[in-house]
Amino acid sequence: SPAPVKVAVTGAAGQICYSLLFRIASGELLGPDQPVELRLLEITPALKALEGVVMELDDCAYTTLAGVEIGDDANKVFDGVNLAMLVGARPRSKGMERSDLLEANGAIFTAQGKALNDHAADDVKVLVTGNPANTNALIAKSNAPDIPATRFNALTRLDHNRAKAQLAAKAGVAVSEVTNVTIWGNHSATQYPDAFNARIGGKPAAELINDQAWIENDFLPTVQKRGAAIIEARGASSAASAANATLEHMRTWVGGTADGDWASMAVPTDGSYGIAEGVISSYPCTVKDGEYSIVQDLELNDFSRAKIDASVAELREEQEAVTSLGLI
Ligand code: NAX
Repeated sequence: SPAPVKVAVTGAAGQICYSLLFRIASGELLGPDQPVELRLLEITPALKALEGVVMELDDCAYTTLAGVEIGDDANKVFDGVNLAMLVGARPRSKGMERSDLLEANGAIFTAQGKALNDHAADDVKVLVTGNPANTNALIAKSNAPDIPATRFNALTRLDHNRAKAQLAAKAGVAVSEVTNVTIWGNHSATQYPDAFNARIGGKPAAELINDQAWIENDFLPTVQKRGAAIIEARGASSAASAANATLEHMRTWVGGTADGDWASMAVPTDGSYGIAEGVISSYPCTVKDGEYSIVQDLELNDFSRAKIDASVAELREEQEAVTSLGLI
């Protein structure tokens, strides 16, 4: 069998990883014929819990799992890694200001960006799930000057999947009928899920649904605030669905998008759709041979344009905040 692909995952003792690690190890990321070696990073106090997770991975006896290494030193854990999923982050605690949150995460993502820069394999792909995901990815990218900028993505696939499920439910069709969904902008409440370029059974979703009020007053806020609704219902934030989205984003990035469809990926801006360089924003992307391309020339109506601009403005504010903190 081929040499194992080294997959780094951070926040490995946390709730998302309690689902994610088992799916990667079972072959769901790279297929049943590709062995994977897991490299798991945690903070020191969580290493004991992580040892328990590793015991459970052992107890699955996955034939695709070639080895597991754990540690609290990013320089060792990231050595030679081909794929890196940065899930661990500092959550906002009571009384914490936004700038405190950016600063706490800045410390994590500057260090991890440098460690990836110095130790990861040449082909490394880095996906940030930990919040604020877009700006954490920007910090990691800025601290890894030797890695091409296009190797840094942030996760909006969970928002993408949420939008897909809402459109399918509204139209009364199977989710497989819903394609070409796009999340634009930031992974936050300002994100813009685009029902106008989405398709249902190959037809424009907004035309088929024909209910602008539902799009504005129901679809948008439901997708934007879904994370909060899950916390309200479950008493804990999305975990299995976030793990699923993290896995799907990386699988798409490695394996490609289906013909005629695209995926939402937060990627470094390059001027597409008038969004200047400097932030990491979600776009419709196709992937071929392990490289993504931003889908060009989609039509944006005035409603969409205003929503996208508002979300990008929020990304610029975060960019300015981390710039003034000296993190990028
Ligand atoms: P948990 O608090 O259960 O787990 C996070 C883990 O990260 C903890 O075990 C912690 O010890 C570890 N950690 C903290 N600092 C670290 C560091 N410097 N190096 C390595 N590990 C470190 O959170 P969980 O529910 O798993 O969520 C993880 C992150 O995903 C959070 O930032 C969360 O906000 C974010 N999310 C992002 C989503 C997205 O769509 N982009 C959706 C789900 C989720 O809310």
